[in-house]
Parts: sequence; structure tokens; C-alpha cells
Amino acid sequence: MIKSVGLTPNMSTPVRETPRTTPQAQVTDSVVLGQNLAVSQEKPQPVPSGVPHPTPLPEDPKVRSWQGETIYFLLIDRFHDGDPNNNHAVNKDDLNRYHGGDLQGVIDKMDYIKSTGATALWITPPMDNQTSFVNSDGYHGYWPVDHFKTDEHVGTMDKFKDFVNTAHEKGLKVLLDIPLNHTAWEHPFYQDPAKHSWFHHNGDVTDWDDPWQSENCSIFGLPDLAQENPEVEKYLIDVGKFWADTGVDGFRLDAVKNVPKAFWDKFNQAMHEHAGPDFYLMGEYYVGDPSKYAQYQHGGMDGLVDYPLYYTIDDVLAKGGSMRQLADRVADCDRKFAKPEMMSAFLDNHDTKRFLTKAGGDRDRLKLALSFQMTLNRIPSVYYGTETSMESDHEGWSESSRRMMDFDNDPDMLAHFQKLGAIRKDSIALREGRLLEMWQDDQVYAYGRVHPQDEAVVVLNNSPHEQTREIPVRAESRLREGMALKELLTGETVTIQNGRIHSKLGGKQAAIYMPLDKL
Ligand SMILES: [Ca+2]
Ligand SMILES: [Ca+2]
Ligand SMILES: [Ca+2]
Repeated sequence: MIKSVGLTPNMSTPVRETPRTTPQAQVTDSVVLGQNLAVSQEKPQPVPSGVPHPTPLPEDPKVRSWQGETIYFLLIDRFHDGDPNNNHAVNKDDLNRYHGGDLQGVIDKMDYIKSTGATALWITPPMDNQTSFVNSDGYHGYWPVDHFKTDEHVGTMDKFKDFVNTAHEKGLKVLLDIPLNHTAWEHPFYQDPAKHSWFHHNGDVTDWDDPWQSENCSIFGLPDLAQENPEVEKYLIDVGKFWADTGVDGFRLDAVKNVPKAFWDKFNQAMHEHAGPDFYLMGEYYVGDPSKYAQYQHGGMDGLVDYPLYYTIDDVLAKGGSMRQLADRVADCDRKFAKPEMMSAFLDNHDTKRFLTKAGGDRDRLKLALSFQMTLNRIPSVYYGTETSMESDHEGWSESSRRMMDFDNDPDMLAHFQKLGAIRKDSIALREGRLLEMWQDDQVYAYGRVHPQDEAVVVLNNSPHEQTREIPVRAESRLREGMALKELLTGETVTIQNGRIHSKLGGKQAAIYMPLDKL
């Protein structure tokens, strides 16, 4: 989807101050936890996972497959301002204008990102963008005017290479966002009569349900590249090779729906030939129907962001719908996706309202949703600030989901996320195990994650009230009668009796059980 808020003057939303709700008591707690960089400049210590038999993710990002990663997604302009010298025309009071974040800022906060438990970074496009159009700036990176250099607000190409090297040294992979559907209005090719055939000239999309229009017309008037033109195809593949050669570990491909699938098949093949089979290609396909996804994975796109699941997370975990709906959606997607484990699950992103806002500010709902996302058979993508309970405005489009990162907004939520991150990092069952449904009713959903080396059982209570269930162990599991299971969020233990796990959960709570004895 195209980040073009503010193209229409009346789309812009009045800016409100981000509520600062951090009481002194929470700041003190964060010092005790030792995880808050803004309070303590010391390098954060890893949070203990409590996993009984840890199977840690390897430190070296180059030897890891993408399946085990946890992605942290940030907008470069909205994360951290590490270099005031590149703050050209910054206006922090207007959400449609540059806020000053840059690659140096991401480098400066890399220890923080690592401390969340994330293992990979997805950043918005760093390519040179058109500075502004009507009442909005190209701060988001999706308006390229030059595909082969960095934007002056972001930092130099050398700084970009520093950024990639620093991420790798700290054990983080890098996923680079690239827009290949369109260019900005001021791209020199669009002004060049000799390149008339490089663009479609079909006007704007007027019917979003018409697939031809979606591929061949402009979105918000942006010049729409004609990927079926062999010269354009070669050019865009060269753009991909150029950025792959910087050492990044994969691409997030913008606006998959708006580009012919035939192009993606060629692009994906070219990138895997050039950068290796593990170079992760994650498409953004803004469609809720899971049956349309497999064609892209069969065409070499390793994964896509899981919009079908996102919509159900919204209905069930943000708004309190039946857990049967969530369980059925997971099962349906698992059947329809070609490789569900390479899809990416998310609660919110830069094109949506923030989860906490949709959940009416209920932090227990956010904790439960994070527990679900971090124990699922998907690659989790966590949007910056969700781990510190940042919120959007209720009115307007998604521009209020793109406020400057607030590192100190909610140390308690951060601690919960860090714990989940540590657990996932230490558990091959959660990273790679097969998902087996164990229970569903309106309030409670439970699933196992079964791997030859270890197992986990996850139970989620979406009701505001305490719930107790006797959950039968699946025949495929190696969990046996009399085995003790440790619940990792509370440290309590339960013993399997009569082939069942006795699970008692407070309102809107999750449990993650793992066997105390090695399987
Ligand atoms: Ca800056
Ligand atoms: Ca620029
Ligand atoms: Ca197009």
C-alpha cells in the first residue's frame, strides 16, 4: 500500500500531543529491570527466557534461516534522530512532514532493538525521495526519485553500509523495503519523453476490485511503472541487485497487488539467483482472502505479510470476538498458504491504526495479542512502539500511527515483550514446530508447537474473566501422563493427568507450557 497520506489536503489530521502517561513509579521499575536505555545508558542485559531446555537461535545472522527470526519494523524518519545535520526542513509538529530520524539514529538504538528480543530489522525505503508534494513530505520513503542512492535526510550510502554492518555485528538481519510499483512525480524518467513507454498512462485506479486497474492504473496519481516493458523489468531487477549487494538479507516488496504477477516471478528468481536462496522476499499483498496467497509463494516470493490473519486478530483480540474465529482462521490460512511458516504475522503497521487504539487502550489485550503473535507458526513482525504501548488517534487515517518512537512509554509492556522475545529465541518448538490445534471455544484457544527436539503448549484466554480448561494432549505429541510442564510467564508447574493439561488462566491471560524434562 502506498504511504501517501496528505496528498488530498482534507486527508490530513490535526496533530495532537502524544499522551505522556509514564508515571514516576514505572520509570523506577524500569531501572530495576535494567532494560531502559533512556534511564540507564548501560548496555541492556538479556532477559532470561526460563525455557527449561534452551535451543538458542544462533548468534550469527548469516547462518540462520529466516523462519526463526522476529522482525522489528521501523520508519527511519520516525525512530530516532541521530544526526541533526541532515534535518532539512524538519517539522516535528506536523505528522506529514519530516521528523529528523535517520540511519545514525537506528545505529544508536541498535542495542535497544536487540534488547526487545527482535532478531531482524525491517526499515522503510532509504532511497532518495521527492521532498514534498502538496502538503506532505516523502518522509516514508515510498516516493523514489533515484533508486540508486540514499535520501539526504537518511544518511549517505556509506552510512547505509555502516548500518548493515552494525546490525550484522549485533546479530540482527536486515530486511529492506523497496517500492517497485511506481516512482515519485519528480523522478527524471517520468519527465523524460524518451521514457514515455516506461509508465502506464491509464489514470488513477477508480475501482479497487478490478485487478486490471489495480495493476495498470496509478495510485493517488503516482507514476505507475510498466513492468511488462522489458527495459523496465531489467531496470528494476538491477535496482534489486544494487541493494542486495549492500549486504542486506532480504526485501520487503511494496504493493505486490499493484504489479503483474509475471514480473514478480521474474524478479524473485533473479534475486534468489543473485543473492542466494535464503535471501528473504516478503511481499505486501493487501488482501484478506488467504486463497490468493499461495500463487506468490509458488512464484518464489518466500513469504508475505499475513493480512488475512491481521483482520481476524483485529476482530477477536482487539475487539473481543470469539476465539473460534481466530482458531479457524489460523487453520484455514495454514491450509491455504504454500508455506505458512514463512508468512509474517503482525498486529499493526504504518498503514493501520495501532493495535492498542483498536483495543480501546486495553493493555491486557495487547499483551495477549503479543503472546499469540510470538508463539505462532509465523515470522512475527512487530511495529516500532507497539512494544511500548504507543497509540494512534481514533480519527483520521494511519498517519497518527507514525509518531516519533517513544522508548519510555510503557516499561511494563516492554518487559512483557522482552520476555516473549527471549522465550522464542530459546525455543526451537516455537520457532520451527508444527502447529496443532488443541482446543477452541468462544473464550479459549490452545495449540501445541511440536518439534522433534522440544514442544510447547500455548493457551490463550480472550475472556475478561478467569477460565479453567482441561486440555487433551494430542496423539501426535510426545508429552506423556505424569510429565510436569512449566508455565513460562508465571513460573508455575502443572502435571499431565488423565491425558489432559489443567490450565487455569486469569482474564485476558496467556500461558506457555514447556516440559521440565527433556523429551
Ligand atoms: Ca536527523
Ligand atoms: Ca530527497
Ligand atoms: Ca502498477
